[in-house]
Amino acid sequence: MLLSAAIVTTLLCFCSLLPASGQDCPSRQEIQGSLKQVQKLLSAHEASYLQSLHNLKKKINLLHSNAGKQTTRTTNSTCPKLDAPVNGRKLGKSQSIGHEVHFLCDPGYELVGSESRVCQESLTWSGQQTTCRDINECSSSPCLNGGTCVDEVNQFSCVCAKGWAGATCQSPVPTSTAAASTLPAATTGPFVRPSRCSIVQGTTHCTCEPGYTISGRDSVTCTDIDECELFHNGQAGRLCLHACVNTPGGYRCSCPVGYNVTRDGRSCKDIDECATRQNNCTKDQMCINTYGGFQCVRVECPKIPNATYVKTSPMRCERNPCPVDNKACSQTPNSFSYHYLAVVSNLSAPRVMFRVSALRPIGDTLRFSLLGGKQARRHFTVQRSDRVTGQLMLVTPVQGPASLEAEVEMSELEKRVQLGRYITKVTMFVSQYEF
Ligand SMILES: [Ca+2]
Ligand SMILES: [Ca+2]
Repeated sequence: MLLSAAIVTTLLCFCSLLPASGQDCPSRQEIQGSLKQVQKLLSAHEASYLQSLHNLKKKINLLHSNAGKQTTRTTNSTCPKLDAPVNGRKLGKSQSIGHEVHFLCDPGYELVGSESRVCQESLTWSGQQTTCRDINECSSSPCLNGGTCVDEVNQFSCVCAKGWAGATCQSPVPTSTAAASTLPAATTGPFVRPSRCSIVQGTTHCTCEPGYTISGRDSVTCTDIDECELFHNGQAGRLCLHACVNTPGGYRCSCPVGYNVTRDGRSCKDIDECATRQNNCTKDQMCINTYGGFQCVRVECPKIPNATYVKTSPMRCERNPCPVDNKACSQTPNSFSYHYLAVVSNLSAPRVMFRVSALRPIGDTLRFSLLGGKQARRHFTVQRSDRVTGQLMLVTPVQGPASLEAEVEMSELEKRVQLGRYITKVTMFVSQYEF
């Protein structure tokens, strides 16, 4: 349009200047023809300009729409999240275009699908879905001699055909008695188990069930551990306080007759036959529970010259009243009491075993003394513990099984004249064992 205006202005100036130059002005027809030509020129320019404008608008629109698409892509330019495969791992977290993630499988599994995947322009991942598949250790047919392979995670086990043993059923089981007798006893029976083997990086590793160990004779055969032998003289103490019994895959403690194994499985506890009616004592006998057994006792009153006794309780005899002026009778013991003690062998000494007291002492003096033979004097002594009490002391340990008797005499005196004598008979049952 600027160009067209310039042309028109030039034409008008040209005409206005003509008279001054003294030349003739063009005719009216000539001017009209010129104006028509200028008009044509202007129309052509206008058309060209409009076309350019149209093209320019188109370009601007295209740019605008492209700019819009670019913005949309920027806000949503990640691929969908990929999970790690079951029994495997995913390396790399970025989900942006152009980024890669990698996959690994746990030992014992093999990778199926793509090991690496890339987030593409189309916002999808390249390659195939990745999974981890359990490697079939049985595929190489590791079980020999007709054994059946059982595939497990990262390992296999063989179920051997009859007559074969070992991790891969490689060892023949001796069938004839002659052959079996030439092998150690522990190579057959429940004390031998097949090991479980796995192949890690081409090397076979075999393990045993608890209580078994790989035997030196065959690296793939598990042999029971003899815990009783292994810990026989252990510093931490013996496994069992009495006897240890080795079992396939373990051990147990056993106790002698009359004892049960304690709850902790190591020690032994006496069975109370008297409380559990596991005794054969008759009605007129008393059952005394002892460590490792029991005793049936019957208290019989002593037969002493010049005096007669009567039972006043199951454990006590008292002298019948003496005739007047019968001095021999009045010097015999007024009463006999009976007591039974159960103790374990080798009980530490000295220790108090029994106490005798006068409930209502008469007279001015109480005297306590030990009666009985050599055996009693070797193990016991009697001491006064207070004014009215004497105690029977064990002075040396007693090795069981044994039963010891001791008699404690308590005398009452008044001005050195004896008023009464009271005998307490103590019987001590010592067990064979120290528990
Ligand atoms: Ca064992
Ligand atoms: Ca008992």
